[in-house]
Amino acid sequence: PQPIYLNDYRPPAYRVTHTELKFDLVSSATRVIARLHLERHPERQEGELPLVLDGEQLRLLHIAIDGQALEDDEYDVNESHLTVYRVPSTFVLDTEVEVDPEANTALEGLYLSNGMFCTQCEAEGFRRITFYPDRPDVMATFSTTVIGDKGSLPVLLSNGNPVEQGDLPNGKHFVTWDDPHPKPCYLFALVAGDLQKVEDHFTTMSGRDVTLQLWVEEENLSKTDHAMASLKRAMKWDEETYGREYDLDRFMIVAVNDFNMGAMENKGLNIFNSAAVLTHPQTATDATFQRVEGIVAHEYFHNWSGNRVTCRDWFQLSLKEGFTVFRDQCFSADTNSAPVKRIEDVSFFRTAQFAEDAGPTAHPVQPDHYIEIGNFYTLTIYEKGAEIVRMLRNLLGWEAFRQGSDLYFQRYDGQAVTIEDFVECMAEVSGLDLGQFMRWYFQAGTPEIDAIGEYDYAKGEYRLTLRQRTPPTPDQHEKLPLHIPVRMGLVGTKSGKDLSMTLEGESLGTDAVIHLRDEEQEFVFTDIAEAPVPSLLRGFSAPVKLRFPYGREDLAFLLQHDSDGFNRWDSGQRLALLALDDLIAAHRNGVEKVMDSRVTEAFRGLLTTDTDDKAVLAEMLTLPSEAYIAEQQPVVDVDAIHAARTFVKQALALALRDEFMAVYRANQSDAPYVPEPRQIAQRSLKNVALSYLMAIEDEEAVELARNQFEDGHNMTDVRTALTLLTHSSRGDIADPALKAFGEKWAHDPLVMDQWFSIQVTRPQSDALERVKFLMDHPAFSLTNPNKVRALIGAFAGQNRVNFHRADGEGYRLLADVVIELNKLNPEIAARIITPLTRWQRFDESRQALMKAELERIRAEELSSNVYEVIEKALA
Ligand code: HT7
Ligand code: ZN
Repeated sequence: PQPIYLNDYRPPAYRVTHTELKFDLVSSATRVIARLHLERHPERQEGELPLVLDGEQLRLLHIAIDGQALEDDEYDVNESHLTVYRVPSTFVLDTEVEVDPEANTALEGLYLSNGMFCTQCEAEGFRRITFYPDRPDVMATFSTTVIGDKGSLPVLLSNGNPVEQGDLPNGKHFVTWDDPHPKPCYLFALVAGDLQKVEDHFTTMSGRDVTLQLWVEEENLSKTDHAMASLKRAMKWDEETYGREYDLDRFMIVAVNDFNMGAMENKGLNIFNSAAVLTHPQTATDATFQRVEGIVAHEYFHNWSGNRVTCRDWFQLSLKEGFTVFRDQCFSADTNSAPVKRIEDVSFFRTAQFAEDAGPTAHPVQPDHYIEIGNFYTLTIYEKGAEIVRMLRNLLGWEAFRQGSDLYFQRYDGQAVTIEDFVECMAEVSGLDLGQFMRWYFQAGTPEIDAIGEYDYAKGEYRLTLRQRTPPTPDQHEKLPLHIPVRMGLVGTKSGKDLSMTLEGESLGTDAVIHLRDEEQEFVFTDIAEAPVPSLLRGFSAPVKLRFPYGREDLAFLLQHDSDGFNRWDSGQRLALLALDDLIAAHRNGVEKVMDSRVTEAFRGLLTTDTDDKAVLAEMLTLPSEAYIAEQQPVVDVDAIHAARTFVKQALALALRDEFMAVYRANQSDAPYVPEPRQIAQRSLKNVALSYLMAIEDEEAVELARNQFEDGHNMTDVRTALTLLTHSSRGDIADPALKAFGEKWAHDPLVMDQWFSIQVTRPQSDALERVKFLMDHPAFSLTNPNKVRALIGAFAGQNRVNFHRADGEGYRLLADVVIELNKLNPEIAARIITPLTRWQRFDESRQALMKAELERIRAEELSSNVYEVIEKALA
């Protein structure tokens, strides 16, 4: 496979103005008849270029131009393209092809899921449906007729509005759909199956009625309320916050069981992984309820940021994804607890995106080349892209940012544009020079800031020096300084209050943004009346690693006094990390572990101080994850990290048992389950307390967990209790509980996913054997991505001690799965392999074992997806 380069971008030689499609759906031999209305680009000369269309795994049955069938020597078809040598400047191309949805396990193009036909066209799936210029800068109106068996496929859906329907001979029927909005083919969708709908309505800000439909299999009808309510909230929020109104008469969501990602924003017909849309208090946790709300909103927001204004080419993917993630993050923050949303997002970002940025697949938010675009739906494109948009919002302020967004949507409506076009709108409305800022898009890697500060009593000055550096990444050895907004305050050590800051004679108030542009910059704050502790990078104002030589007392002080909730939480994390560092060293050196009393006292303070914000308190009581701790270590020692973290949990639980018990009891409730912020906060606090109590497994704690499981009040509580029991040494209670749970929910694939994950993430040494055993369970299937993620993904990604077993069996298991999946579903294979690609982070022996498995995979006949990842990992 050859790389594709951004620099090689050329506008399309031919554009499609209108696309007519007719599908005759048959499981193993679907006919697709396409009529494309084409015209040559005005700047291209007649005869200059042949017409070249993308097409893969298609059997061409017929081809004609302007009604005239083509002779064999007038065109050529190979495994990826159809070439017609000479075409007029404006013409109609007719093709008929046959495809095999039943054999399509890659889940790209047209495929079958539980007897339901559905499509996934982003990024390059449409070329598996018909011959087409499969690129986002070709935007056409679509008219689609779907024909299917009336008995087995009573529902036939596509984008836009239904304009005609009727019966056909042989028990078939048809529906024709018209989508008046020009769109790239990656937004095309078709669904056909035995589905039921839940319907609702939304009145838009201009008074139009929109019909909202959620299509699911009959047994899931009771799981749609939350998604529907979330959709209405998202529609309202986008009107109020961004002035964006929906633009068709109906908006449909369909739930399918086999889906590579979370969901897809096809115009007017979003297709969702059932895991990302279905909820019920008995089957979904609070986290799932919140995730569903976020994903429903995300896909809906794409209607403007992605569909009305789309990407010129796939190098611009973050144009729609970064902006839309930022929009969905703000929506969730407005709808739930804003500080907790930020803490959760940043914690995930610093663990997973930082690791990606430091690994062999690191790439810029606007990459300049790729082999397989399917590999670029990454945390860097999505989450780092969103952090960049957030920095823009912070640099401009909300008012100007909103003006920039209005200008962008108005100027580029119906067009396919670039990241530069977006940023230019922001620069234009604000008058800011964003030239240096653009480097955030072009440079891969996580910038590191080393900060030092010095207080001069005599002068009343605080001198802060910031030095930035971005480490080299594959393909990018030289890095230039970035424009980094650092939000900060100076907290007085006597008063415990934010001090007023004056910088170069300008009064900044008590909370301000300073701009780091050079490699090294000094900021001298004057009139500082008392010695301060700096609170830096408030709210995680830039996606960087910030080092400051905080003492433990400083961190305990900030944990108590920082006016920025995010930094209060972060100080607690830093304090815990310092203690964990010592314990990791102690474990490695075989010396006795001693708990840092400052951490214990900080936790005691948290547990005994009254707070309104239980959600934030639950976050503050949560120790950094093993994955995040690993991120801080030069060489990852999974066993020492696990031992140290377990020790801290147990030490805290022993010292503060009564306090945790009091918190648990105070937050128990029999109120009917509602997924609203106050209840969610209470449940998370209660369950964090239970997790500490279960760390020492005393009889009372085990009884609490057992009762919580048996009460079966809601899935959040049941899952927590079952997880704690399964991850404890109390097999006598856990085993029957797991059995009962597995039997009770055998009919529900989404709950069975949870049952798989709970078991394979247990720290006990039998976890790997359980994975192997469960791979033979009737509910497991290698062709269903949710199952692969629940069993293999959870084991390799979350069970660090067992995946990194010293005998290399964890690596071998993952490689075996990747080899199988490479043939079945290359996109999932290339994702699931990630933990093996991080081999540089481990000791020599593990490095050798991991590399050997990567080499074993390399020896196979590889898909372009897996090939690209393996080549980078072994480079
Ligand atoms: N824009 C969607 C991306 C997506 C996707 C990409 C590759 C393969 C399968 C896929 N399913 C969905 C989802 C989103 O970001 O909203
Ligand atoms: Zn998206």
